[in-house]
Amino acid sequence: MSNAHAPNPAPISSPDGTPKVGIIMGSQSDWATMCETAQILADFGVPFECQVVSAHRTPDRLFDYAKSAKSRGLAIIIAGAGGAAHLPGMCASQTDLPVLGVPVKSSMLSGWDSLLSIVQMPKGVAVGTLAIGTAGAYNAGLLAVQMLAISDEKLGNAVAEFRAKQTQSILDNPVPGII
Ligand code: RP5
Repeated sequence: MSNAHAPNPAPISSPDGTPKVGIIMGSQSDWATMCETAQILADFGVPFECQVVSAHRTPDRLFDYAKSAKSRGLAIIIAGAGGAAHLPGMCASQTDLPVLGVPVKSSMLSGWDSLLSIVQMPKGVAVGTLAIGTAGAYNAGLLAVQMLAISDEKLGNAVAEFRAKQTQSILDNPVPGII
């Protein structure tokens, strides 16, 4: 029997409170990329949840997830997918929360397919598209932190500290090849 209409299992949540950021991905195989998003959110202490939600393999789960996201307390959704990566756009079509899309690096076309299918949203439904692969996944989390920091002074201070440390680490190591 198909499980396409099975109730959504509870997403995996970070331990630090009601999730503010929802991380979804099209396949278990995307976790190697999307764990970067989870890591940076955890580093900043932002509560998040993670779940595999596929636009084409589990469309009902996607619609349930996106439609219930706001009422469950989420503020931002980060969606990672590869290949014909319609997950972020379809998710954005079902919620008015901001959706950030991460193009996962595919094996056949190195993520160009993922990038183009996420970035080229037609006018009227917005998806903020990040870089291909782990840098994009990390930056999606960082961008979510910065968005939340607009109305959270403590988080804003943490972002400022993060940026200052990053700058200092470059100033402290001016010689190429020495880490
Ligand atoms: C997409 O297909 C997923 O986002 C993943 O990047 C890609 C390949 O999925 P698997 O075949 O590894 O499950 O839906």
